[in-house]
Amino acid sequence: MADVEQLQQDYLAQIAGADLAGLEEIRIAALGKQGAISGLLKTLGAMSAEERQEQGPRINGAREAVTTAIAARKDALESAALNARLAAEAIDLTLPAAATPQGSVHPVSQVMDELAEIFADLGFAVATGPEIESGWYNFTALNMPETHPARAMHDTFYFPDRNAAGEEMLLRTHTSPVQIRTMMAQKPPIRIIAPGRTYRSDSDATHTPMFHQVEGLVIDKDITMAHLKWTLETFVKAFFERDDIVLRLRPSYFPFTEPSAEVDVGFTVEKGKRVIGGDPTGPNGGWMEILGSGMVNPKVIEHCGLDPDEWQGFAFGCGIDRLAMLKYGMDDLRAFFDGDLRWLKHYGFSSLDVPTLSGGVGA
Ligand code: 2NL
Repeated sequence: MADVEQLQQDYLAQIAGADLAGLEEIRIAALGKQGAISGLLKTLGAMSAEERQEQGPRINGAREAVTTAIAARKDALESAALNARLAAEAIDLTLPAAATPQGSVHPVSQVMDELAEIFADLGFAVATGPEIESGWYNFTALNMPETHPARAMHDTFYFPDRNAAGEEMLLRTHTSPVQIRTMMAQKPPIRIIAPGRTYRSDSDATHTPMFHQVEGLVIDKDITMAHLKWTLETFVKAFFERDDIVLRLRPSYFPFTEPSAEVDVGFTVEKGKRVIGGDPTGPNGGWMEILGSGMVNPKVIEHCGLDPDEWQGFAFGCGIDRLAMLKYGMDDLRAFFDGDLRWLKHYGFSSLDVPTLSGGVGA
């Protein structure tokens, strides 16, 4: 059987010149089920013991030699291919990295941060509280009795179950319950703002069922509406980054304040856009309502266990989403919920900077 050695030589020669696809063909031809060497191995069974002793090592030797040669050639081809790729695909580490889309702080969160910062300078702490409240904290304590229309099913989201004390539970419709909780837990003087999520059963182009509100509360001795007006003026000027802003207080009604005042801010039209500030009585000017406010109703102070003859104060409330729209010139509330990076970019929000009215970094 001299042809075993010949067969081995032929295969080794073929292997030496084969590419990866060729190697697979050779492996099938030699070692596959119908392969030539596999065929020879099958003949061993029919041989005499003597003959098998002679042919066995030759045939098995050929099988091993061909298997080893295929593996070695495959290794060599693969590492040559890798080396060629490494040489051809040199990476220029000095190039800037490809830009990946990056978000930024949400305008509503940004405004909440600004509010905390501005009011911190005026001595106000930030207070927070639960978004699921009882009817007492959300309405009754605020002088809104069971019959108040805001307590109707179609205005407020109620939970099907009552709490352990048997009270109706609901999603807070304003952040006032945070102030109620603070007045019950802390001894005055109190100066807080309460920013956060609030909920009303309302949904159209300018109302979303979840929105954001900030309320402010001051409780101290001898607090007057003059303190209220100065505080709001100082806040609005700091927030809109302009000194030429005028406020107008209009008599109004809220159950939780007495007297109550709606607060209008003067605007002018610059480059076709409404901006806060300037002369509201001029040809391009007007008034826009931005806040509700008033002196805390003595009944509310009493509900919190304080003596209204000793303590009084002012409170105000306004929508944060609207503040953000006014400050950054955004005109569609619904975009606040879209999570569209192009929208953030359009209004000047980036991962490392937030827009200011003057537009410069750190301005
Ligand atoms: C508005 C009006 C307002 C308050 C909120 C308040 C809270 C307590 C006591 C008294 Cl605990 N008042 N909050 C006062 C006046 C107005 O919000 O139009 N908000 C969007």
